[in-house]
Amino acid sequence: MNRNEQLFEQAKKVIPGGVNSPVRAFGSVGGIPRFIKKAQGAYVWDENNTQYIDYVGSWGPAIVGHAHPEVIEAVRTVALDGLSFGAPTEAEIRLAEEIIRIVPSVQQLRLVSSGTEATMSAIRLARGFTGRDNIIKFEGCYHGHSDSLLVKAGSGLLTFGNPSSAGVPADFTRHTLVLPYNDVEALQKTFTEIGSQIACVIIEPIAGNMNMVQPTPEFLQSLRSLTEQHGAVLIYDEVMTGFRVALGGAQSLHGITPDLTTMGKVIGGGMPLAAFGGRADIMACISPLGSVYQAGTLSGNPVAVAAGLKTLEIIQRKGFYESLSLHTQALCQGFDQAAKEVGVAFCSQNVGGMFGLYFAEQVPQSYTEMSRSNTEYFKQFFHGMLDRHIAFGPSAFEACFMSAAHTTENIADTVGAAAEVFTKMVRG
Ligand code: HOZ
Repeated sequence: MNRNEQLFEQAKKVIPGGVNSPVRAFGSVGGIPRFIKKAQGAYVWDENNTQYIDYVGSWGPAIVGHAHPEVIEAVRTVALDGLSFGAPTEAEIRLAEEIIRIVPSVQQLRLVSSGTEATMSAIRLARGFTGRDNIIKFEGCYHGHSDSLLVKAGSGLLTFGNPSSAGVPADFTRHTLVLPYNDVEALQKTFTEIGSQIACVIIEPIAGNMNMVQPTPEFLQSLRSLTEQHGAVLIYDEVMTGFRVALGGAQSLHGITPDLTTMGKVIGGGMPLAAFGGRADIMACISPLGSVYQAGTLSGNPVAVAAGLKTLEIIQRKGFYESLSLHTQALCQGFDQAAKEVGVAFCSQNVGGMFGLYFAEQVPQSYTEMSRSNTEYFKQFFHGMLDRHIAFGPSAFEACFMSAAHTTENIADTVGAAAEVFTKMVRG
């Protein structure tokens, strides 16, 4: 038994499924999860001391590369003064100011510790602000694991083929309406029928939890105009896309201004930090100003804030996103070409530092289309790449992430490995 196998056996005795988050268990791809002991730049090392080029990037936060020396230094310096105070700090004002400057739709924000907390709080806020109960979410979008959002959700639920969760009383999800992504007609119909009862619509403006799915411009425009018309709050869940697809997130690319935005991943630079924010009149409903309660001992944690501030500084350096996008594009083009050469039904798409790989003829536009992709092929691809020391997320339903630390050589090596894997898939 190698060390990963040994650790997985040990872990299963004390942690359900041996993991602290379901997708990590390799359940849908089979095999043994790699236990990671170290990460640096574009690489991670497992407990067998095998080095991998990493396109998981901690599921998004590692945009500047793992363990960036400046981020580590910022964390080290701040940690010496204490790990948590449960009191306001000057640094959290700086982080809030910086986010507000970069994302103009956000006039005020509150820091929390995870994306789940951010979306759960934003939904409660929207309900408190409108005095309405019903919310709309889209099939295959994942907004964390709070009860009312675990309906036809993406990520781990989709990976394991059970898009809703046990343990959530039907009463809790009675007010969650689920519509297909990119379906303008379904959206219009729902608003025509019960528009005045809708508190909010929450959406991943580029979905990344049913693999990557992009919205059509008509869909986004209808979403904005219908919510406005009916007094519903439009919540952009940019936990994944914020500072990832572009500095200003998906909202800066599509020219749509949401009422509230949730953020996470990149803004914590690898530490547990997230935020929700938006229109000042809506944010004023949050306690202690308003009657919508929300709180957290570790909210605005000083060490996480230091990592976030340094990461935001680095990503604003000249040429950061240009180079990140070019690398992501080059990788996807390389994959497309390699698949074409051997005749594998494959396609890809990318925006900024986020990309999707699909074993399908066409890039999917919804959960239904995505669920028709060839997951058997994905399994072979995933393990073929892992055997060649290149790590992707262990699920066909997750997006992939590039970092600024990935080099053109890493990309060439990855494409070379993919060419071998595709050939083997076709020719055996
Ligand atoms: N749900 C996360 C990806 N969309 C995975 C979280 C994790 O396993 O760390």
